[in-house]
Amino acid sequence: MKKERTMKLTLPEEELMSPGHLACQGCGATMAMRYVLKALGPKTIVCIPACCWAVIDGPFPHSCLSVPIFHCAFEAAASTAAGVKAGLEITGDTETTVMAWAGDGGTFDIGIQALSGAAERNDDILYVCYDNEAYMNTGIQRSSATPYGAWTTTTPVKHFKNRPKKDIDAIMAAHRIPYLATASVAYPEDMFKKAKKAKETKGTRFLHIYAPCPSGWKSRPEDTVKLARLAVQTGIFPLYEIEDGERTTISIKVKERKPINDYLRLQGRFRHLKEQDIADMQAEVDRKNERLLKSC
Ligand SMILES: Cc1ncc(C[n+]2csc(CCOP(=O)(O)OP(=O)(O)O)c2C)c(N)n1
Ligand code: SF4
Ligand SMILES: [Mg+2]
Repeated sequence: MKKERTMKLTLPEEELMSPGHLACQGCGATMAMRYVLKALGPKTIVCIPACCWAVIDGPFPHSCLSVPIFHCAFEAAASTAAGVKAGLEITGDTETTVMAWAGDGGTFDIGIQALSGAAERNDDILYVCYDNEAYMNTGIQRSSATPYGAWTTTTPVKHFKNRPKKDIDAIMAAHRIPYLATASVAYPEDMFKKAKKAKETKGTRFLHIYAPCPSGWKSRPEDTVKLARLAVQTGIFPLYEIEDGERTTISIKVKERKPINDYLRLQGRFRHLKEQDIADMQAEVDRKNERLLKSC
């Protein structure tokens, strides 16, 4: 008799996100939500400001999430989440996790004031930034999360972005929040563990999730996971945790980093770069990784 092949699941089977969402093919942000909700469970409320995810979940009354969503103003994800949490506590509900879920534009730029305020007060919220490195929902404009060298519609090829990506993790760590982690859609088990740990920690928790965007990066939808993995393997987006703003632990150790060109060449947004530009970028990535290793 033929033996039936079974695969052991490493993540819980329960789905809090159903098919029928409105994202583009290969959207990394969509995978991120699915994995994080698996870790948080049904007692979760999600606060979403203006971003792709404000569209992805579907038009009211339809939603691809089976947890409540509060759509809020672009700049107010953290303060909205803090308000929802305070309201729940007044009703005696201390269990529900309140998660602000924002893009890089809504976090690095427009929502940073509300986020910094919540972090300084140590409001009891989980803040997740899914980082696709530009304002994608309005047509691929540069944000302060856009990396050096990238094309966007506001940084055209002749004037590609010539400033480095803002180090939001260092900014958040400087607030001495209890828990901060970077995560990637290419490492779901690692992301699940971090989201679970964040759920179980009190105070402000910050997850920074790398979420490739085929439409904005001019990459193939089927390369999303490959790109997210290469970002870690090249050291462009290292995976680590910082507790209380000072204890840094690298969660995915990369023995031998791959050259960043393996990652860049799969994306149209970097196609214009010259050899020297890539060499400069490689040197910056090397420096960043040395600094990270020293801080551990
Ligand atoms: C105050 C305000 N300014 C501008 C907009 C227009 N807007 C809506 S979504 C968006 C882009 C959001 O970018 P990001 O936060 O990176 O999320 P993504 O779209 O990339 O998922 C912008 C500029 C708005 N809704 N509100
Ligand atoms: S534009 Fe990018 S982030 Fe937005 S839904 Fe499409 S793939 Fe996802
Ligand atoms: Mg974005």
